Amino acid sequence: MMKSEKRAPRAPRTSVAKSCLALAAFAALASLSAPAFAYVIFPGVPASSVKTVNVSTPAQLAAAIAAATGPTDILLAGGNYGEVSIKGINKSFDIVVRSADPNNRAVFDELVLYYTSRFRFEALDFSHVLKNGEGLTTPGVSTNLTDRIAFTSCNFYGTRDDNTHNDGIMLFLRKSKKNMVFNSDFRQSRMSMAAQEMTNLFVLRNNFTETREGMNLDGVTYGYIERNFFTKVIPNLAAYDHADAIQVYVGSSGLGTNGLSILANAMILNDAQAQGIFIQRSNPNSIRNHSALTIRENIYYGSMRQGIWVEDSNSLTVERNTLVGATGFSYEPAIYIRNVAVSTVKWNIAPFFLYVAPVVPTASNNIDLADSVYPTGPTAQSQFRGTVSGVDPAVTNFRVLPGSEAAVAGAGAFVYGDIGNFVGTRAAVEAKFQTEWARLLAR
Ligand SMILES: [Ca+2]
Ligand SMILES: [Ca+2]
Repeated sequence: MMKSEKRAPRAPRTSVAKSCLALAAFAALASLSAPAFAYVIFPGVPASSVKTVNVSTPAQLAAAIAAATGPTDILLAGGNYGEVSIKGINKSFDIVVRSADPNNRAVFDELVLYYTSRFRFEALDFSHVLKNGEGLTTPGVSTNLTDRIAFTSCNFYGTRDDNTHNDGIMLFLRKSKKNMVFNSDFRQSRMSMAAQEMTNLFVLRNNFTETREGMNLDGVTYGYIERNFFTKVIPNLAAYDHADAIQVYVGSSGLGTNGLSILANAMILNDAQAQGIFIQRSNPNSIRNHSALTIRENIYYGSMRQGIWVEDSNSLTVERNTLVGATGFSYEPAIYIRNVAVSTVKWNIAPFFLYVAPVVPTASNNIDLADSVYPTGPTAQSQFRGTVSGVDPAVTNFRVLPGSEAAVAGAGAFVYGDIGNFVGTRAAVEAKFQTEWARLLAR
């Protein structure tokens, strides 16, 4: 037994009996120390059954995908792979495509996934430079008719020239199931992310910056938008942009959004006139109303009335959010609710709570801050531990001050310390991803 325990668990499987032995050895090792560090999407796959393939050209990448007959970990040498398409690949196991060295990444100019399932893209760069004839809505990475696709620790960026007026959409997810975007970074775009007609969409712990629009969600059936960090959402006002960090609407999907949770996102938007969470139907058909929306533990620091703005929904919960007007504000932010049948609004902090008749939410324990119209109520600064004014206040500054009115009411976002890109060792990031992926697969 000792001999088995010392064997690396990567030995190729040669017989059923040996495979069982390797599994037993793997279990024994796991009980002795931390589990093996494996870049394989689904938990429970022994490292011994994963084939590792090293590639350095687009042709080798395509060949490795086509040849895969079991769980495969494809390691890409650093360098540019151009425009990559993966179409009609639906195998009974997962394939990981990742940079062999996260510090010397493989770069794709474009990635198209069509009628494809069970891929994970890890530590890749997607450099989306618009070509002649491509408009600002051209996506760099797109999924269409896909299932079980994950992007983890990837960078999505346009031309990095401090100008977001020459960039397209970084990621467009469409008509797909179980897509996850985790611990990734979006920079320089017309729009960071668009999702249309999606089921089970998980967008977790990403950074969004230098963008004219954060994310647009159209027809999402069940999803989590959680612990993302938004800053420098900057509209092109000359082009009549209405910038939002997170927008939900009814677009060409023709569908309302049902069962979406927007949790613990931080929107530090003092740079420009950018709205926080903006939800409308944008469609005259009331059958398309949204339903079962949960907006909890988010922070908005900005200069627009539309801090959390929800219309045209059947059911809505708004709890423990913190909204503060940025220094030099145009408008102080509101929690605004119109045309929502059933709503609950509890434990929030905001300068304005605006309910358009006949909306009467079940409301309690909210802190209505003093504002420029109604100076009654506590000032924002009196409610928080840190400075909540000026340029780019730290997220942790928004923790509620003990003894304040908000503390007494139990109001305000908890403010997790790890909003945005995950901070930790690669093993810690991987462990977190595995937990979240299991949560998605359980749907
Ligand atoms: Ca640019
Ligand atoms: Ca007020």
